[in-house]
Amino acid sequence: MTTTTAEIAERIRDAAAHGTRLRVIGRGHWLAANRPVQADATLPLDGYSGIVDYVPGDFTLTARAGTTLAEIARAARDQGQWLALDPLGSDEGSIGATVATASHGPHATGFGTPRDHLLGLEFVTGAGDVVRGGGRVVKNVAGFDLVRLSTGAWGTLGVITEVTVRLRALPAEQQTLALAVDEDAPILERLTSGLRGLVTAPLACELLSGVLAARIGLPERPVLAVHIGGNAESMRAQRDALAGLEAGAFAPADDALWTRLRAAGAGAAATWRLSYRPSRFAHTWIEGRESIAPFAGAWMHGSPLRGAVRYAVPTDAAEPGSPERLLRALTQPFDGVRIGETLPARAWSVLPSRAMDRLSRGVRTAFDPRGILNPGILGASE
Ligand SMILES: Cc1cc2nc3c(=O)[nH]c(=O)nc-3n(C[C@H](O)[C@H](O)[C@@H](O)COP(=O)(O)OP(=O)(O)OC[C@H]3O[C@@H](n4cnc5c(N)ncnc54)[C@H](O)[C@@H]3O)c2cc1C
Repeated sequence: MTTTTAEIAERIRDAAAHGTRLRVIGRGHWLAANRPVQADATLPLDGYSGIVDYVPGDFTLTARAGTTLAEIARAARDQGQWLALDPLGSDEGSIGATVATASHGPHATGFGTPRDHLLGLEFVTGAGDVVRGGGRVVKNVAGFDLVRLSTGAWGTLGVITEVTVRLRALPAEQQTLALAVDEDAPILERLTSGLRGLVTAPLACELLSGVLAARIGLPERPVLAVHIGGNAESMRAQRDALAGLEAGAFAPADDALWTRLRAAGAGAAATWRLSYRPSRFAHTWIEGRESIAPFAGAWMHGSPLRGAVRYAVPTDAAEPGSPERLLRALTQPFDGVRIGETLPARAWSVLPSRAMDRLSRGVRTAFDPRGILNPGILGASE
């Protein structure tokens, strides 16, 4: 079991010297994304865990990469704080992988993606050098770009060994509300522009298709789920503002809905997401509904305030012919950003990858000259 950063660095230097390609593993939950990694050996980090430093007064916490989000949540909760990062999947994933994959979930609406929570990190490059970016305190922004560079690099620039994150105060009160929604373009348009006009944005706000609503225990019809938080006065103002949207009556819903939503993608044959201007949300929702209609049991959810929609095709919809339809759905013309999350192995090659552009290759070569870290993970031709 690896117990120090120096040991990880030594292991990587040794691999670089021998040209041994390494697959980096956090807690191993998400390797099932089927990304085409060509590795000779694994570098597991689950044993490299634990909170190194926690300064509640500064709202900062430093943890080793293999620490689970659940462990961080427990420590923060004891101090009335939380890490407002809820990546898809579960809290049994590691903080290192969450940063490496830039994974986020419904609360990105209120708090942003991992790079917005990250104050600093330590990582070991593919040459075995230990590098630190950012800091352990909020004011220190030196090296910020290094921090951003590593976020979402899927372990191709370095192995993240330690992460410093910004925590938030737990809201004094919080509530989840749900509204049954009509999937009619003008109605959706009015609702989403009303949401964008709210003075206080919700902590989370997701539109769920009827199929997904039923999967997570709600009546089978499209629903807008909203999570609000704050003091009593702010909560009252937020409820009034939502009621003023004239979209119908919001009803109290179960807070565990967010956990079930995060877990809903497990075992899907394919999940992908499209991002574009939030003002186009209603339009893209309606279009997306048509593109997944041929897949039995397919579902979608999206954030009207972030402008991202995520689609999933369940394994049991993968009847003969589906892969071709899936590839067509993935490759149809689209002017936003398309991200594959889990795809059948052969489908990865149809999605555009930035891994081969000159800038990306230059950065990769600077950090991992022999290309030994997670080779292939960002695209087959990498
Ligand atoms: C769209 C989407 C959907 C997801 N759905 C699920 C889901 O259904 N179930 C689930 O469990 N998780 C899911 N995840 C992943 C999850 O959100 C987080 O990324 C994290 O919780 C996984 O933790 P892990 O330790 O198990 O990761 P792992 O599976 O161990 O690793 C994930 C990736 O991160 C790299 N990595 C891990 N640790 C490091 C490190 N320290 N430094 C550099 N690279 C590293 C690995 O090489 C691997 O490519 C999803 C992520 C995304 C983006």
